[in-house]
Amino acid sequence: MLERVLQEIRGRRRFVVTSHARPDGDGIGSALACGQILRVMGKEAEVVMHDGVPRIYQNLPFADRVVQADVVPENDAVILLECDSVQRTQLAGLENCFLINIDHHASGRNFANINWIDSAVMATAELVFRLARLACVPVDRDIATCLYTALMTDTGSFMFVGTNEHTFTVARELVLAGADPALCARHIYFGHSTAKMRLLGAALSNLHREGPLAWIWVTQEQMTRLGAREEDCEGLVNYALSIDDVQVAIFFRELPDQRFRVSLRSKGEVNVSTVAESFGGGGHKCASGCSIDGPLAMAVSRIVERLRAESESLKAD
Ligand SMILES: [Mn+2]
Repeated sequence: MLERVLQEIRGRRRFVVTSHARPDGDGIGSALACGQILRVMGKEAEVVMHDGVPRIYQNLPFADRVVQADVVPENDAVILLECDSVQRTQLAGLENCFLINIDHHASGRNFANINWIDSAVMATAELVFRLARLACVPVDRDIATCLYTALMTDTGSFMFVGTNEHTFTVARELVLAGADPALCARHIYFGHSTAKMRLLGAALSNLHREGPLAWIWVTQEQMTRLGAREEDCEGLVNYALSIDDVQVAIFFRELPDQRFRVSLRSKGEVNVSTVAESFGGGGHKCASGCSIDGPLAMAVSRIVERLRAESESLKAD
C-alpha cells in the first residue's frame, strides 16, 4: 500500500495535508513532516488544520506555515493523517477531492480513494517516515524533529502499551537524523501556559473516586475565569489516571452548548473504546472519547454507570 501511496503522489502536483480537529502531537508532527517531504519531492504542499497549531507544538519546524481554515484549498489530492473519516478534519469541501488516508488506528476505516492503515505501528509518524525513505527524501533534522515529537507523544514518552524495541529503533534513527530528545521533550512537557496549570488545579479539586475509576471535570465558568483555552484541557485526564489503583480515568469538559466532551483513558484492563462507541464516540482501547448531553451530574452518572458495568464484567472473568 505504501508503494501505491507513493505512486499516487508522484502523479500529482498540488497537495493539502491535514489531520483531525484538536490535533495531537502525532497529527501535527506527522502533517508537518509529510508537508516538507512533499516539498522536497518537488510538490506544492500546504498543511491545513481546522484548529491551527496548539501552543506546545508551535516550536516545531514548519509550524508557522500551517494554514488555519474551515474549507480545504484547491488541490490535486488531500493526505489525511490520523483520521477515520473526512468529518474528523472538520474541513469542508473534501467530498470531491482525491483522498489519501494514512492512519495507524485499529478503528481506521477505508473512507478514502487510497487507504494505508497499519495498526502495528505506534504512531502515524512511523508511516510518514517510511514514505520519506521509499521516496528517497533525506530525513533532515527538521523532519526528524517533527517525526520524533509525534512518536514521543503518541507513545506517552515511550511508556504506553505497545512500545517495544522496534519503537526505539525508529526513535534511534530519528535521533541519528538530528532530532534532539531533550529539546523535543522540553517544548511539549515544559511548555505549558499558566492558565493550563490553574485549570489542572481546578480539575483536580473535583477529583472523584470509585473503585478502579477516577473522574475529574472542568466547567465553562472555570475556563473563562482562568483564561484557559480548549487546548489547555489536553492531557488533564492523565493526572487522574496516574493514581496507583485507578484503572480508568474520565475527564468531562463542559462545552459552550452545555453538552460535555468526555475523554476516557485506561491502563489496559478495561477497553474504553467500546464505552466511547456506545455513546457515539470512538478511539483506541486505552484512549477514547465521546460527547454526551448535560447536565454534569447526568453525564457523569451515565458514563460512570457504563464503566462500572465494564469493570464488573472484568472481575467476573
Ligand atoms: Mn497517532
